[in-house]
Amino acid sequence: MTDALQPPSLPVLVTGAAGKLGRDLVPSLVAMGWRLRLTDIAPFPDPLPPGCEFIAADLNDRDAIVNLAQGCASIVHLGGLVEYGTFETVLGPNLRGVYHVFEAALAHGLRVVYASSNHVIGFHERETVLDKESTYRPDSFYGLSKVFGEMVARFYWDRNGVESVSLRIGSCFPEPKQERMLATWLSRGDMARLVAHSVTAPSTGFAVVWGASNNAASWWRGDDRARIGWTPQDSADAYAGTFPPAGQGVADRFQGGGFCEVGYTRND
Ligand code: NAI
Ligand code: 15L
Repeated sequence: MTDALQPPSLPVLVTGAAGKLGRDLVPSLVAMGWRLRLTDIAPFPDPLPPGCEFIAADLNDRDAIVNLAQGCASIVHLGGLVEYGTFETVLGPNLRGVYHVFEAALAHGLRVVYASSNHVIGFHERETVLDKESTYRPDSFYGLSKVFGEMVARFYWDRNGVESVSLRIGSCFPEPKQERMLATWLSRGDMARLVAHSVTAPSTGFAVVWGASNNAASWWRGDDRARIGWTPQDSADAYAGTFPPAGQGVADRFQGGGFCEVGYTRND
């Protein structure tokens, strides 16, 4: 079910549109009557839905990203490297990329809806219930790059009044795929509604929202969802008992799951 929200009067720029979330989000937003300007370094693999245009660009290219945002209502920033990464591999697409997106937002007076990640807090243990003010504990170079992105959002709000909503997405897949996702799963429908509310909310300031469905097993509580008027409608609870239970390993101990195992050399 989609929420009845007034479509923005101008197209919305979507970076990373050719990726997994982009390809799912685009038809959902089009079905709400939105016009979209899609961009990615890779070609958009599907037929372009009505009201959409696609312009290829590299997030490393500041001028291209600033120019793309001209005439748009806001920017939904999904693009970037999505794996554990190294400093060098996240540097361009994620660090420079998010900087260029906020430069574009500043240049054109736009809000940014930023696809952050649960990996900004991945090294918190599963027993710890978090709110949006909990300490960053990134679990990967990817998570570190998302901390940087959230801090860029904070900086452009404090310095320039650029509004943003950082979505700390858990695991956004068609269905939960493992026991951890009973806590972290975000349905694709809840994701589309989360983006739609983030774009259309009257004002957001600097906002942070946990991107998870209404999951009883969740570790995440307080955030700014009331400010954007979003409530998740779906839940992973129906999948409880369908996966092997958590074990004793690093991936089962920490909220970031498998990302926490990579390069982990501690003995405790
Ligand atoms: P994806 O890897 O399928 O999509 C990312 C897109 O960014 C790709 O189409 C890729 O071509 C594009 N991209 C990479 N480098 C680029 C560059 N230099 N210039 C322009 N475009 C570039 O990832 P997915 O799953 O669609 O995720 C979308 C966003 O949501 C990402 O920012 C990711 O970090 C975030 N996220 C996703 C989660 C999930 O469960 N899928 C969970 C948490 C966060
Ligand atoms: C993410 O940030 C990744 O983009 C996605 O591929 C999953 O690994 C997800 O987090 C997760 O934590 O399940």
